[in-house]
Order: sequence, then structure tokens, then C-alpha cells
Amino acid sequence: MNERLILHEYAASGNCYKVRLTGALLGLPLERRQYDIMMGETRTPDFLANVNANGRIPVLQVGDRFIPESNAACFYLADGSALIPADRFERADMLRWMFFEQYNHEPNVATLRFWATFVGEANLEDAQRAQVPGKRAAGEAALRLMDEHLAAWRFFVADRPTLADIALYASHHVAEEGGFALRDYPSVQAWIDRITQIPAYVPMNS
Ligand SMILES: N[C@@H](CCC(=O)N[C@@H](CS)C(=O)NCC(=O)O)C(=O)O
Repeated sequence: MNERLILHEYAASGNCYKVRLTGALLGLPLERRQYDIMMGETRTPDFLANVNANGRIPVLQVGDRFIPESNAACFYLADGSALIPADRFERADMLRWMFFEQYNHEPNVATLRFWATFVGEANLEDAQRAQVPGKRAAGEAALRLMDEHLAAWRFFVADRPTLADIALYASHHVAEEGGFALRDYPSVQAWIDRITQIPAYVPMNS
């Protein structure tokens, strides 16, 4: 890759960690620019006009072009590598789990972690507090489905690491910070341990 790669991020975000982990596993150095999302730094007119009109990180900058959405950024980095299966069915299956991550996992498991750890229970708005039971139930359902799948497979797709694992791992391995008990999901726990053994793995706080 010849172009300069810059990750616009908030380091404690699982979505941003996905992109860092993908870069690390592939040996692709990323420059990092930090934004404090708690201070609205991704909502400034400058950020909205020049980085992401959707006001969110992560954004991967490739030269002078920008890729918002964590899974799209990971896909850009991993295109042509072993993290994306060459087989057509397996590639679609990988996308299946990445869409699952964005629709079933992240808005429930990661959002509850964010509310508990960064916003704080006492500071939740009434509308947010009202959503907690529904998000908890939907999060547990996502974890059950993952656990059932991983009882038969070492990794989500094709029994080897792909972007599906990176996407789910990044927000998942810190699920306990959102009040989810990972010990209830032993196959998921074993998969988490397996991910940390992948050569060039980096932890979230790296
Ligand atoms: N679907 C997006 C979600 C991005 C997202 O929600 N980012 C959060 C941090 S994890 C953010 O930027 N929040 C700040 C804000 O909304 O102002 C992705 O996967 O990249």
C-alpha cells in the first residue's frame, strides 16, 4: 500500500480497535489522530465537512480520501489478504457475521458498555435508561448465538481468522464492562483466548 494511512479514532472505542487490530495483523502501520468523542470533537463543522459527515469515528484516511465505518475500513486494509477468504461462499459468510456484528451485537453489547463505562449510569437520559432492558436481552441473544456457533467452530468462518472475528472480537472481549457475564458463554471465552494467540495480535490499549 503506497498511500499514507491515517486512523481518525478514539482509542477506547471497539470500532476503532478493529481497524488497529486489522492493521497490526497485516503489518500495516497506521498514523493515529485522536478525537475526544465525549467532548463532541467528531461533531465540529471542520470534522463534519472534512472527515465524516456522519460525525463519527473511526475513519480511515487513505491519502486524501476517507473511509468511515469500521468494517469498511477493515475491508480496505485486508483486501487481498488471508483475512478475507478467497472462496466466494466464505467471503459472503464473513460479511454475514460482520453485518450481524453491526446490527445485533454492537448496538446492544457495545452500547451498554459505552453507557456503563463512559457515560455512567447516573448520567443516562430517560430515553436511554428505558432502552437498557431491551438492549440487554438483545445482547444476550447475540452472545447465545455466537456461543452456539463457536461450540462447533474455532473461528467464525472457514475455521481460520477472518475479518468476521476481528469485528466481533473488538467490541466483544470487553463486554463484561457492559455487564455481560462472559463465563456464561464458554465457547466465546475460548474463542477470545484463541484470538489473542494470533501472531502480531495487539491488545485494545496498545
Ligand atoms: N457503524 C459505525 C459506528 C461508529 C460509531 O458509533 N462511533 C462512535 C464511537 S464507537 C462515535 O463516533 N461516537 C461519537 C458521536 O456519535 O458523536 C462503525 O462501525 O464505524
